[in-house]
Amino acid sequence: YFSHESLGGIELSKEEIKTAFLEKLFYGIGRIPSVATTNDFYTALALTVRDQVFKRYVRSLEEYAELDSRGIAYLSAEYLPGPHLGNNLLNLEITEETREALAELDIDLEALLEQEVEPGLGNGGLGRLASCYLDSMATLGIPSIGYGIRYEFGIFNQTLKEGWQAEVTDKWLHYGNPWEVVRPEIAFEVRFGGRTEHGKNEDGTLKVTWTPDSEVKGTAYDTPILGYNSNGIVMRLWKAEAIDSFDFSAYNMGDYYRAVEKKMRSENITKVLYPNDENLSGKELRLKQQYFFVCCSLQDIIRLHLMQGRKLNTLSEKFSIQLNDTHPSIAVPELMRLLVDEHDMEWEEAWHVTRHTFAYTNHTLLPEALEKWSVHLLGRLLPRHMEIIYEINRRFLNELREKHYTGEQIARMSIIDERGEQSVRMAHLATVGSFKVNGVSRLHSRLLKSQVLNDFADLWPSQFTNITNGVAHRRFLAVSNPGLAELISEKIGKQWLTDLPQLKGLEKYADDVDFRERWMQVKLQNKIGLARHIKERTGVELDPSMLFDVHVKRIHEYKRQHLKVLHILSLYLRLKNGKGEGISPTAFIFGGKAAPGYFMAKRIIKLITSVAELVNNDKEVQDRLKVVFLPNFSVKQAQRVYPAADLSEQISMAGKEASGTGNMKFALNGALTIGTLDGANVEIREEVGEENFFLFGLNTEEVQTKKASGYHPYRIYDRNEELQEVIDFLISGELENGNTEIFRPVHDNLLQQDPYLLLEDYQSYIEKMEEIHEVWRSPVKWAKMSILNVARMGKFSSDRSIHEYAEEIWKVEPVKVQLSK
Ligand code: 26Q
Repeated sequence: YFSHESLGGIELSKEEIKTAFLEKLFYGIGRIPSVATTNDFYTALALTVRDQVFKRYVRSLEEYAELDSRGIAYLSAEYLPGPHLGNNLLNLEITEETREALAELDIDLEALLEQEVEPGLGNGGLGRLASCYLDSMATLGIPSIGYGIRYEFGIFNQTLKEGWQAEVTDKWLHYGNPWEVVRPEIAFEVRFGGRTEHGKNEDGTLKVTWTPDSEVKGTAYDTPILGYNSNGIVMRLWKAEAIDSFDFSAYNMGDYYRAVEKKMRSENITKVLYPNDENLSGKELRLKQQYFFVCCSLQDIIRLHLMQGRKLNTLSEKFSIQLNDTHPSIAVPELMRLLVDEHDMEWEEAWHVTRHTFAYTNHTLLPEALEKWSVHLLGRLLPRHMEIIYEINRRFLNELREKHYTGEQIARMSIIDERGEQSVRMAHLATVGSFKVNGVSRLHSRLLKSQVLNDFADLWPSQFTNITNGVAHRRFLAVSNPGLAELISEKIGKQWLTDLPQLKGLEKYADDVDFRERWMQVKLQNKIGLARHIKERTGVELDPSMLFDVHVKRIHEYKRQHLKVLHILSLYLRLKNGKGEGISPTAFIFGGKAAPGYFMAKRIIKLITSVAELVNNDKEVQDRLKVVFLPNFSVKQAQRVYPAADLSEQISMAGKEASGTGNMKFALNGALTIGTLDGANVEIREEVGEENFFLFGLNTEEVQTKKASGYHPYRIYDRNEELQEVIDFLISGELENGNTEIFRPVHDNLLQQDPYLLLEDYQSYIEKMEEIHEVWRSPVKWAKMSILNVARMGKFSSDRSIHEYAEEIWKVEPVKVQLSK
């Protein structure tokens, strides 16, 4: 995918790093080594690395400006970059030099890496995907900017209190952030509320003026994203502030306090990330956040465009703007407003520009997750946008009428949902306002076309496409699993760092005894490391020789963490009943956050911790089963967990998980997968071979048939003795010393509705797990499968995804980058 040659490292020697580091410690932080804290050392190193990052970044800006090529704006309300230090060291190719330089000062690089607090500016998959994509855009040399929101408080930190999730504020900026730079001169005003006036220009044409009732300012904070062996791109995040006039308009005390209040209200907009995924909140502040960052980003894009001496009607020739889900979809009416109201463009021309500029990525089929905003709320907060949406819709529905669509079809496709309280369907708005719509895995894109957006796909078939997600394999293999990375490079060289399909070269070593042993030795070392970490965090001791069976991701009923729990209980009961012969010693590791308002998800966490408590303290099953819930799953935790996993749990109900990306990170690190035919599992299985993938459960079509024909979970319960025992156990009181009520909601939900078909898939899951335990008892077979999985994961690099976006959607050529020395 690379148009530029790998140009080698920046040739920073160990001595130079040491000198620079000591200077930063002294002049940047005012400390000498003898009194410095770990955080002082971390900051000094971060500042040292940051200099190198900025040196390259400056060059990159010049390069892109000179070339005047097409550019990409990636609009995402969320990013999860993970810790920067380790990744930047890899990208600069100075990890070893740095490690040695610090060692000479008696400082352990690992301890400093451990010190970094990551920016948790996202909920999960969608935010992490955005960060993987920035990494690949930087690495491929695609002129691009990632726009987003600089939340002061990111996703909450999760702690456990008596086994329940408790949320703690994430103060990620507390120790300062060496990776960003504020750009006070890049700031824009954003207006809210008020009313519109429809008047006339001197020449008689229509002129709409919007008189808002409040205004805030958005200021740019830039974080360079380096990319491997590249000069990098920028992630530009907006922070809300009061506009200056408010600060100084006070000359008596009353006004002074009013000014302060106003300032605080303005800053509220970027205060905190909404911790919901796959569920809309309908909250005014969330809509404000979305409009705020979209408005700043579009003004910035237009500024960059005009700065190059270009006309606005050529915007789409020079820019593609990718919408990461509907969260930034208010950009469609906002661009129309900027073009028509502020730059006096004719509606038709403005619409042409708009519809050739945006592309929209859908990440969900869940009806409850499709964004809708009430017309009332949107009209109050953004009155001009509401008018523009109505006008877009009026013209769109007219087109349908001309094509003789029925009233029913028109009501279905309308941007305005007229059933119940009027609301704006953001997915329809984004689809109508974009030139391309893509799903995130082959299955998901097919379902998008045949279900959620089927009317639109029939109307504009060529507008729909698929780009299967990918992951930043440099972060999730090279940085986080150095042992495996080194073993791989020893056999096939380092080319895989920029060309993941090269992993194919490992296939032939699957039959090499010595290689297999070293392969499993690396895994064992990673498991020892994770076990140590888990012991520190939870007090639970895991034997690293156990099968590490891992389920980490946001807690959601559709992801079926509780199916895993049913399995664990079945094993526990078998052991208690003396029927545990086929059970290989297993450590079940869970991790993931629940949305604070999601009752069932929080109860599932409590269920896991209760089962853990029971199992871990039962002498009879000691050494056979262990269960841990690792609190506060994050990118940082993820980087420890994936390399140590033997088995990856990807067990969502078929048709629900748009793609999944954890599934890719596990397999890339040599874990085998047990999974349903959902999301990207389908493609992973296709790549690694069905004999190297543990498949179970209904597929999407079977799920739909089952549901349509009337699903009765009780009948399944009634006919399966072991399942009965497991389900009954939930309300037996044995889990929460005598309390029979605590898990009754879970129990009742499963027996009465079971919307995610746990009982239906239960037996198939249990049987597949038995097969897995059998394979586990044959280390040779397991090791071969593990090696073949990694060797065949080449497709799932985000470099490949971004290459496809560039070719199929953006029509942009990677730029030949000259590395700055
Ligand atoms: C929307 C409105 C109001 C408040 C919050 C939200 C909101 C925020 C985050 C809605 C959804 C999200 C996140 C969704 C998400 O992470 N989706 C995942 O995206 C991944 C990347 O494509 C896929 O791999 C996963 O399958 C999908 O669940």
